[in-house]
Amino acid sequence: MDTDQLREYITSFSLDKCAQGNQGYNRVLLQLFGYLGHGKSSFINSCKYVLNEGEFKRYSDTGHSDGGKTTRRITYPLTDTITVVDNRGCATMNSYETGEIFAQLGNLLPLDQEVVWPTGYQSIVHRLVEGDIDANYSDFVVPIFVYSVKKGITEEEVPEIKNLLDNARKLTGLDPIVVLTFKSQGDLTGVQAKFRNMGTERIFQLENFTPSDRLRTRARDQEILTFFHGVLKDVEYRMSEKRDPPRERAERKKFVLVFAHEMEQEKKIQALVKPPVIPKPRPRTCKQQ
Ligand SMILES: Nc1nc2c(ncn2[C@@H]2O[C@H](COP(=O)(O)OP(=O)(O)OP(=O)(O)O)[C@@H](O)[C@H]2O)c(=O)[nH]1
Ligand SMILES: [Mg+2]
Repeated sequence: MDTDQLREYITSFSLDKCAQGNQGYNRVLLQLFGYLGHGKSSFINSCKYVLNEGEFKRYSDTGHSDGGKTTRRITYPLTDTITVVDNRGCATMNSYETGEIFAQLGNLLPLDQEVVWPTGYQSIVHRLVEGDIDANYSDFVVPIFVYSVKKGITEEEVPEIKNLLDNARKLTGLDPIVVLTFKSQGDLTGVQAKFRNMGTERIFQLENFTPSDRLRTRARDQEILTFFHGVLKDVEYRMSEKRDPPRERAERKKFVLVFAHEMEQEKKIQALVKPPVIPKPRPRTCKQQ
């Protein structure tokens, strides 16, 4: 397909046209997740730039290279059917933050609100219960993991990332699609191979449009359009099966509750096994001497 055909396919995509109709789903929700500063917000800006074909704008707030800029989950509609969510990035996937990430990914929490990292199992449960007040059953969730080639992946980082991707797959029933940013600023082939070895089937790579690099070319447009085409083909495929939105939401909720509970148990065991911390003598200040 050339760029015009791709654009036409993407902008006219509707869940109503799927083999079995929309089955209760009316929106494709692309859920971006990943570590701080890997280019999630910039990816949204790039998507809007190419799909909406206006001037380059910073719709989604982008930060400095260390990240930590996005603290709210904000939705950005891209077409009548596709909306993308800029989830809050986290520094390392510690257990409670991971529970929160899964609650976000599973679309179990309200959108367009500040993300406060939970401090324990109870706070995750409370948030999930409150999330039921305005529960959403009509979003078809697609997990998108954004990762920077520039940051690279060490062998030590592989198990944590693999675990995260495996759980995202179990939670959503979809293989997370990996978007590699900063594609020309590191070992692209090496990073791709690491993700393939982790079982990732769909990997896209691009150099995001940024305020200082916003020149549109056919090749760059094609990268973004090809990404959406791949995503929507996967959605069409999954929508050809029999679906049950309320049941699928209930399954996602069960997954997050079990995950958070297991994390809580693990923490308790670790606390029992850990040797007691003997406080170091306080350094003497001038006054004490
Ligand atoms: N050259 C280049 N710069 C990029 C790319 N993607 C993001 N950047 C820059 O990297 C920095 C961080 O990008 P963000 O889009 O804010 O990253 P994020 O994942 O949203 O970060 P948090 O919201 O803080 O977690 C910004 O200065 C971007 O301009 C890319 O593909 N190439
Ligand atoms: Mg951001």
